[in-house]
Amino acid sequence: SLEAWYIDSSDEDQRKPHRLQPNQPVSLEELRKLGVCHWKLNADIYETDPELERLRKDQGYSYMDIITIHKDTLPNYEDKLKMFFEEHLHLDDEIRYILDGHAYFDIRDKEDRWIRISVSKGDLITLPAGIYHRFTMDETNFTKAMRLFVGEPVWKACNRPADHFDIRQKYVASLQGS
Ligand code: KMT
Ligand code: NI
Repeated sequence: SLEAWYIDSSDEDQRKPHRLQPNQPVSLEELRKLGVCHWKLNADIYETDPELERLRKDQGYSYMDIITIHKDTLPNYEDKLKMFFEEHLHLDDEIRYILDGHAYFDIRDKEDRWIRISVSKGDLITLPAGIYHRFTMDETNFTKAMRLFVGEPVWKACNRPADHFDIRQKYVASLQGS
């Protein structure tokens, strides 16, 4: 399953786990309250997986492509990693299915503290539109991920501050009382 924890604020290598001492774990239920969803699938059969097909149908994930994040496969690797690690939001959900390797998604909680979510092969994760987040490789420096989208993909990232966007206001309102 997924593991998540609060991180320290040191600017040491972003690929390190940055756990607090003692570790301060975050449960799936707490992630759910922030609008993060998670499924575990069998990534060995992603090309023919009926479970994935069902999920894509149910959720309307019509678009998909595959990105392999490694210095030899991704053009402008260093620049892209820098961009991914800038705190940002999107106007749509960010939906990623990890087909191989590992990575971290960092998301902000209600009190604006960073939570690090460790994802690896078989994890399908969705970050809600309007949540501030960032992405980094871990120390293994390899991730292969399926990117899913409802309709035509929009990759635009709005770097923080992006509080004036309607979707941000809507997301913040959705946290009320949860
Ligand atoms: C994003 O917008 O944060 C990303 O696309 C991260 C890299 S995709 C595994
Ligand atoms: Ni993003």
